[in-house]
Amino acid sequence: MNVSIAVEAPQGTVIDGWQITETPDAPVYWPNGWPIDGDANMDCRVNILDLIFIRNKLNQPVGTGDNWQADVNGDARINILDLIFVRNKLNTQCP
Ligand SMILES: [Ca+2]
Ligand SMILES: [Ca+2]
Repeated sequence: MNVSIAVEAPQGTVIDGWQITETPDAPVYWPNGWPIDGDANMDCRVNILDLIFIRNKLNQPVGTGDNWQADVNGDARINILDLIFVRNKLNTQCP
């Protein structure tokens, strides 16, 4: 799997075991491609669990913990647009 990550977070922040040590104002790079679009909890299915996952993280900072997963449309915000994004992908799954 090809993954690139960039995170915008204060220096010293630890995200999934990766500590931010340089360029705290660097652009944010999420994993390069989701398993499937809208799969916020990364279980290879887009369903109600993804909507709940995002709902529980609404308006939280994307750079904290696993919140980035809830930003399924990649605009660095967790909001209604992410819920709509998932809704439009409901009932899809990995090939
Ligand atoms: Ca899912
Ligand atoms: Ca978003």
